[in-house]
Amino acid sequence: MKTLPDDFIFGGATAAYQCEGATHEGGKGPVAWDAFLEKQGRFLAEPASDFYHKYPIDLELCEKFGVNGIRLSIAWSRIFPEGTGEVNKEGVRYYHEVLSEAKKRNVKVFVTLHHFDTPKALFDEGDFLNRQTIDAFVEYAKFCFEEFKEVEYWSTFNEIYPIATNQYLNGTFPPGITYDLKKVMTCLHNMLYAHARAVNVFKDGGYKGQIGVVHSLETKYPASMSDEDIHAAFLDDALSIRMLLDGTFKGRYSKETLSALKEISEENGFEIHFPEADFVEMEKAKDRNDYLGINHYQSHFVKAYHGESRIHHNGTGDKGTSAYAVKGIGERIYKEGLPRTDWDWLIYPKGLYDLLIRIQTDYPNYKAIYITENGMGYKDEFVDGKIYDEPRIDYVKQYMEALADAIADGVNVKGYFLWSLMDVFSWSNGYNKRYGLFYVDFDTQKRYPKQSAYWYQGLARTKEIR
Ligand code: BGP
Repeated sequence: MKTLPDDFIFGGATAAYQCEGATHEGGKGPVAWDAFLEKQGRFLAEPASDFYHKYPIDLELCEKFGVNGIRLSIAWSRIFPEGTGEVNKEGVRYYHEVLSEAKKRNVKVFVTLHHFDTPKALFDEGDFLNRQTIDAFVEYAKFCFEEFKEVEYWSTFNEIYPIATNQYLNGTFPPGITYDLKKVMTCLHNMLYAHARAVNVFKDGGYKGQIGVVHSLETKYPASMSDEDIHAAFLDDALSIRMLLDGTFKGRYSKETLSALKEISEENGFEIHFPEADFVEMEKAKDRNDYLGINHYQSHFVKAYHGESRIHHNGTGDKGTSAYAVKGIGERIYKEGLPRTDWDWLIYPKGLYDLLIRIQTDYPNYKAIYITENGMGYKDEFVDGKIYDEPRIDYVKQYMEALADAIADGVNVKGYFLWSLMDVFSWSNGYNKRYGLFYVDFDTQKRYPKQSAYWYQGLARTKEIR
């Protein structure tokens, strides 16, 4: 039987817009999602899990079930309703209260500054394609470092790559733009640069605590050993993993990464240049990341593809409906015999092991790693107050084992945050894709521990993966 270290964090993850609800309460300013979801007409982020009011209950559940860490995000527009300028004191007070309640419950808090929710005023001006948003973000970050001195762990961004691709490649996030790889690359670079600036402000300011970034890293494998497929996997990996890790830990993009970006951009008919001055800032930050947060749910097998871009997002849980082929990169295919969730997410724990070993080898200045999200979206059934979610337990168990193997092989992983602590709103899937340890009845807002919560409690107590 495999085990995890004694001082390991067994956490649960959340994000402001997905759990708080209260989207128009407490002086909160609007975000692009409000109108986007309203127009789409499928679901809203209201009341979500009502964490805005129910946080004492959720933190009490953490303590009771041995969940000794929580990831949460500050909603930028609760602090600066317009993105910049006037501070909303009610928002500031709210997060102080949440942080103090967590302390009371002995739950370590990892705070993300930006989890997909740029204030609307800045979003409408181009979000991170507009360099002014970078300045605004750095100001907001600095305000938070000064104000929330009780925070021990900061993360600048949650998932730069999914932001860029969901906003400008598959269009599932506002502004809903599709197949614009130039915008994807610009957004990726600008956010990596914004991260570096925030890290440098934090370290130059001598603030106490740790700072890092949370990247979504989904391992890529070639669909076959043909040269063409190997190259397609290399291209997909370069844009989704290498560019992010190079930018974060090398302070500039390696020759291989740049050659892949060049090839992708040429195939898509554009040229890309990054300002040289940005790399000065990024190089200054590269050894200052105290940790890397990794969100990892799945891996991909990639095949050569020479057609036009064609993506279908399975946002309903109808298994087998997703399609993903991108011009100049490749096609992510189904691999016979490997299990998938109802949303077509491949269950492949080896992908996590391989990823961790690769980071240890290629980016040896990483210091520490936290798995900041991993978990399984599942259509939980509520039967007489009980939720038997064996498939989720099985999923987490397999990924925990892969993690334990990587730790045994020398990778410094210090904690794990299950996505999600309680059931929350899912950006492009709504409410039938549940991830929580605690089932939320969205009508009554009552919480019910799932079978997985009891399993996780045992794991946190014994550190034994059984
Ligand atoms: C990550 C996000 C989370 C969460 C999770 C599950 O990309 O950081 O916010 O949503 O994925 O994704 P989904 O809700 O699409 O199933």
